[in-house]
Amino acid sequence: MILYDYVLSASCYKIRLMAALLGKDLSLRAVNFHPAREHKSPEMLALNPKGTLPILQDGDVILTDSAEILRHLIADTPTWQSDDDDHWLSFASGLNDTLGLARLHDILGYDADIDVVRTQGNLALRQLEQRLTEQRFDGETFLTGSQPTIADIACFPNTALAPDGGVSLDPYPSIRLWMRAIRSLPGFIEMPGIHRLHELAHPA
Ligand SMILES: N[C@@H](CCC(=O)N[C@@H](CS)C(=O)NCC(=O)O)C(=O)O
Repeated sequence: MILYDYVLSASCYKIRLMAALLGKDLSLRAVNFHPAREHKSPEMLALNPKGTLPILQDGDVILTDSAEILRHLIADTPTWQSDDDDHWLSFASGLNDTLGLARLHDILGYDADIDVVRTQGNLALRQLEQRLTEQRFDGETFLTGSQPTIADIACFPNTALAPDGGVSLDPYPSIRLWMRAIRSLPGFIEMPGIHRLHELAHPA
């Protein structure tokens, strides 16, 4: 499987992280998203006329949306699926349109009505916080239960990177606990701006 990838993209990281947690190999093809805008080149537009990343090529199959790609990766792994996947994948897309856009505005100079997207991002984070607080009261760590699913992996990157777009996570303690749980998962991989939870080793 080839992932057309940009290292700073939250949406590409979703795919790298999911594959790593599943132990699946991805062949990464680095796309010069910034500053060269290679994702808009004729070669890339032939693969994905929308001109977006990520793109996954698996044999003859080409997928151009992170939700579709996540579903494809876990198609034969029921433990990563949940009954609420549709809801949370759509919610994750909303996070990308708000928190993700605020981040692209701040770090790459994208045009955005920044106060509006930050406000909308905070509204989404409040919903996420409420859900995760309810889950904690029920003794559940993740969005759909005691084990992580694609719901968590889809929502995690843009949430964790929210401060890069000027949206603080300070008001959201349940979100911060949930992110720590994800950052501790076996097989977790990092991206710039998101590090794994480093445990201090006890002296022997
Ligand atoms: N719906 C897409 C959106 C992904 C997305 O927002 N990709 C950004 C990079 S993080 C992109 O390619 N934007 C095109 C551009 O900025 O020109 C998905 O989730 O796969």
